[in-house]
Amino acid sequence: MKKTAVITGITGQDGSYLAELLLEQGYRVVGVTRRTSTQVNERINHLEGRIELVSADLLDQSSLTTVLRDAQPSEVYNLAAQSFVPASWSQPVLTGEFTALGVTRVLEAIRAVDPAIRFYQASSSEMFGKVAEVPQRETTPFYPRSPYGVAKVYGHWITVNYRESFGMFAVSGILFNHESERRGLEFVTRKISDGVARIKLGLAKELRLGNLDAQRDWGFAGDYVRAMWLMLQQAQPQDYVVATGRTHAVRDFVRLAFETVDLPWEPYVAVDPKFVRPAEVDLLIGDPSKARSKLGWQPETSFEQLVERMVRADLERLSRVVSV
Ligand code: NAP
Ligand code: F7E
Repeated sequence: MKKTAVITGITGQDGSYLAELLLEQGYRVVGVTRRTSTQVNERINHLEGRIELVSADLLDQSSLTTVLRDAQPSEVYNLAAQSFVPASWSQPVLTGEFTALGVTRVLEAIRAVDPAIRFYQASSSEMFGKVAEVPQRETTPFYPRSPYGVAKVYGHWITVNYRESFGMFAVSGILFNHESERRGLEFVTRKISDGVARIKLGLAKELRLGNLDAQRDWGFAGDYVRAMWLMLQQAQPQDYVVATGRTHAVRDFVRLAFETVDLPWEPYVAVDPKFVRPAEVDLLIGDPSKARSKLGWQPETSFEQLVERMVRADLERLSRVVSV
């Protein structure tokens, strides 16, 4: 019989890649969307007819319980969150409701419907924040630097707690930054790839950014959803760091992106204090040894391939717009 998986956050970057992977694996995929006045599910439109969409919200306990009761999944992937770090300073309470308490609501829905359902929580390297060790691994202490990071620490520990309190198969994947051509335009990598493509096509004259010195361990989202799935296929529920083990400054991403279109970056990039954060996470680099040895997971896309892929995708997309 087909396995059923429920994905919260299916309309997001990771939700779309995970849905594709689970369909390939033969799953019935049920995606949770929240009601909006316009339904623009651009990341999953190509999956229409192959996935089922149901309505629920992380703020609403009964909607989550109803979704699980109706879908009867064996796996739940909780990818939904307010995921943009700067927005967590302007909407700290809402971020806590979605990104922290929302996890408890999903866990409570599982407990009420079927405690045997396997649960994946989308935890984040932002929990390491002001890093206590380099590289960061599963045992590195947390020191979050934003309301988002704080909320994710809560989500992580409530997942661990439900595993230990109720014996649930609940795991926390501590994923480092992962990107793609489906990344939201407000995140720095996509902002750069989109900005570079616009400049190349004559649609923009400059790219305004914040801190160019911040270092991130960037991977490709399509590789990372495989690790999520693998975590739920193990005999024992455990937490894993998922990363490439390499770090680069924002400046490196900028330079490579401009190189892709044969332009120097310096004349086009301006630093705008508006994009500098009240507290920064300066350096992230993950140690994916445990994921490699226990899950057999490793990233397949290099940093250089990721940058090129994103710039080329934005060039192609914007060229179509220009030629209309
Ligand atoms: P994303 O593109 O921002 O997607 C977030 C998803 O959450 C969207 O589908 C969004 O729905 C949904 N959502 C937000 N609030 C909701 C609510 N109240 N009820 C129901 N759904 C809600 O994020 P992503 O990059 O795919 O990341 C997926 C998860 O991994 C997030 O939890 C993120 O915090 C975490 N994470 C991401 C990274 C990364 O580098 N991408 C790294 C570590 C952890 P709408 O479309 O309606 O807005
Ligand atoms: O920033 C710097 C910024 O917004 C990366 C989320 O998916 O990954 C993501 O969080 C770095 C930061 O991602 C701009 O200061 C410079 O140091 O792309 P970002 P993030 O904050 O690392 C983690 C793992 C998550 O869990 C989150 O959900 O880039 N930066 N100039 C800029 N950042 C933005 N957004 N815009 C700029 O203009």
